[in-house]
Parts: sequence; C-alpha cells; structure tokens
Amino acid sequence: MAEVTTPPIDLFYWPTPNGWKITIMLEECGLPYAVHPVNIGKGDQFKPEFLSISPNNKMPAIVDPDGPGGQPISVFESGAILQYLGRKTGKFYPSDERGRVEVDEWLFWQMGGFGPMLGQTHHFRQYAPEKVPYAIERYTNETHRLYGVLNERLKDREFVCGDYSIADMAIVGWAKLWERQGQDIAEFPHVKRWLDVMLARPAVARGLEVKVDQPPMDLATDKDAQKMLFGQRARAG
Ligand SMILES: N[C@@H](CCC(=O)N[C@@H](CS)C(=O)NCC(=O)O)C(=O)O
Repeated sequence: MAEVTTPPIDLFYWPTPNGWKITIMLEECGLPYAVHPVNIGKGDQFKPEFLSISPNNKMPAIVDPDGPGGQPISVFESGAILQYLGRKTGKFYPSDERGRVEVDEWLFWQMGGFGPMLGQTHHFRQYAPEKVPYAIERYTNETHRLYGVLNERLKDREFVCGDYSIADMAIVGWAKLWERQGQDIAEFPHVKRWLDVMLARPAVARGLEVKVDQPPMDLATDKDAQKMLFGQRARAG
C-alpha cells in the first residue's frame, strides 16, 4: 500500500511568546511543519504576501495545505490557530461542549489579558525609551493580579483546565518570562509547580527552542526595530 504522507504546515514565525504557542502545539501533535521566518524588526510583516494571510501584520500565521475538504487554508491569530489545530487533530482541545467552553475561557483569558497586559509590562519595563513610572506600576500590578488569578486556578488542578490543553500552551511562553515582568514566582507556588511541569515536557522544550536562521533581535537596544514596531499607524489603503 502506498504510504500516505502529510504535507507540512507552513508556519510564519518569529521566536516570541506568541510564536511559541504554535511551535509547541505542532510539536505536541507531531505534525510536520516548515518554518518561514517573519523578521518583525525588519518589516517582513508588511510584505503583501504575508498581509494576504495575516492582515493585522502580526505573526504567527499558518497555511495548512491539507485544510477542510483537502484544500489549503490560512489562519492568523494564535488563539484561532490553536483552536484550528485542536479541531484538526482532535488533540488538546476537548470535543465535549463543557470541556471545550472551559478551554476557550482560559484561552481567551490569555489572549485578552495574560498576553496583551504582559506585553505592555515588557514594553514599559524594558523597551520604552523613557521610564514612565505610572505605566510601569500600572502594568506590573496588572501582571501581578493576573498571576494571582492563574495561581488560584492551579491550586487544585494539574493543568489550567484539568487535562493538558491548548490553554496551557498559550500561557507557558509568557509565564516563563516572569522575572522580566517584575514578578517573584515564589509568590505564586502553584504557577511555579505548573511551570516546572510544563518546561519539562519534551515537546514544550522543543517548541521553545525553534530558532530562525537570522540574527537575534534585541528590542531593548535595536533602534531600527523599535521604530518598526512602536510607531505604527494605519497603513495607507
Ligand atoms: N493577537 C496576536 C498577537 C500577535 C503579536 O503580537 N505578534 C507580534 C510579535 S509577538 C508581531 O508579529 N508584531 C509585529 C508588528 O506589530 O508589526 C496573536 O496572538 O496572534
């Protein structure tokens, strides 16, 4: 019998917490994938071919050549990609409605809070050219609040929704940077225990290690990258 080969999923990627969500899921599912670097410090996210699959000019995005009906499909927004891959594989995303609602709640909690807020914390603590005490305090406090919510949730669960799921994958890349966010993980022992378990998973470790064959970008010092990323306004139509 002829061997059925799965065509690789094209992953448009840069090594950041949002990109890692997808490398982790692809590694966990054992799906073949081809990495296409999107150098966000150099403006690759504005190339027309990238915008045609990711109109918000942000990575990650994927193109699955074997989408619904065997036809290609593109997906942008990391949460939507995780849900798509969960539905496609039947893995790490429950199919029963109660289980799925719970995972959706925590996935959206990450997408709407424990991502955007922590991103602002990184920005004002490390990247902003001027130190703005009000902004640093506001976002560091909000980050602290969010770690408190996660800690409480993990008090009596091994993973965020009981069983390991895409919600855990969405959170881990952000949570491993707690120091950079001005947090003390010792204050959140359940998060620390969960983080240790997560980082010890071979697929998580592989996902976090996916590199691009381009020089690393240091947003704290790279003025060109700062200009590319921090002053954006609506693009001319
Ligand atoms: N909500 C988006 C956020 C993705 C995101 O913020 N990507 C950043 C890197 S972490 C990016 O591509 N930035 C490029 C830009 O802002 O021009 C998702 O989760 O996919």
